[in-house]
Amino acid sequence: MNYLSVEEGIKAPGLRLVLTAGVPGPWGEAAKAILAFKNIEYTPIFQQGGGDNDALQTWTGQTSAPVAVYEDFPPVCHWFDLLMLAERLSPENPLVPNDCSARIDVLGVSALIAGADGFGWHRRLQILAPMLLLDEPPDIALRLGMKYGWSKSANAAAIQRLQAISAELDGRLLRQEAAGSHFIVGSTVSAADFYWANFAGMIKPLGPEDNPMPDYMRASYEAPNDATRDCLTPRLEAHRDRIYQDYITLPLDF
Ligand SMILES: N[C@@H](CCC(=O)N[C@@H](CS)C(=O)NCC(=O)O)C(=O)O
Repeated sequence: MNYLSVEEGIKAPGLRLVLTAGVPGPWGEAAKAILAFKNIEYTPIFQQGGGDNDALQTWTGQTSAPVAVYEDFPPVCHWFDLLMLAERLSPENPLVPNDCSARIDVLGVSALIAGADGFGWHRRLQILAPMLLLDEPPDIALRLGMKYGWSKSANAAAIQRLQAISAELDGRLLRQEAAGSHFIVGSTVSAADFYWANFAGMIKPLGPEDNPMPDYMRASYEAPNDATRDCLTPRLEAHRDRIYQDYITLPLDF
């Protein structure tokens, strides 16, 4: 994928999407998959994972990715705002239902996966642990740990949250299957399916032919123990694979 710098991106027209360059960050990959499903074009802009990203801070008021900036609208840095922007730009391919009950389910499940204190958040605490438990942790890990709430106690508690969220998602899929649906909510694909497909890779990434991620990242994303690995139940893994097969272009391009 070709990225413009932030300086170039500020001057570019249309939709700009700031992404962590060279790696398949789950938040960024989910945003890309959602925009692609909706046929929304964007210009990729470079963010350095864990870096200073000073120009990005000046432009968007924060340093993480993804960020979507549409024309002169304010930058959106949060998965929910990004999803809502995508819905507004392409209402004809909805990923959030209009029906209020179904909408609560899709947005609630998506928050459990992608939101603060969600699946990606807690798995990230575990991924940072080997570096932050070193006598002299690297600067990049210290910066990410500070930013995303790492502590020894938060890391120790992460597995319980991962297990609870996994059980909730697995149970939903089981009930959905009994009702004749392969989707997490309702009878059509939704944002919740897209988030799960992209975040499941934090336990078991797709193989190198579909996801040519750097070796260091693959090693840190693969589950470190049985308890974490078991959070990707066979049903949740099959669902991930089905969503990639039917809705997301492979191999991933980052
Ligand atoms: N604020 C985003 C989450 C974004 C996020 O957590 N991004 C991480 C992905 S690991 C990131 O950019 N990390 C690298 C960094 O902060 O430099 C949302 O709620 O959607």
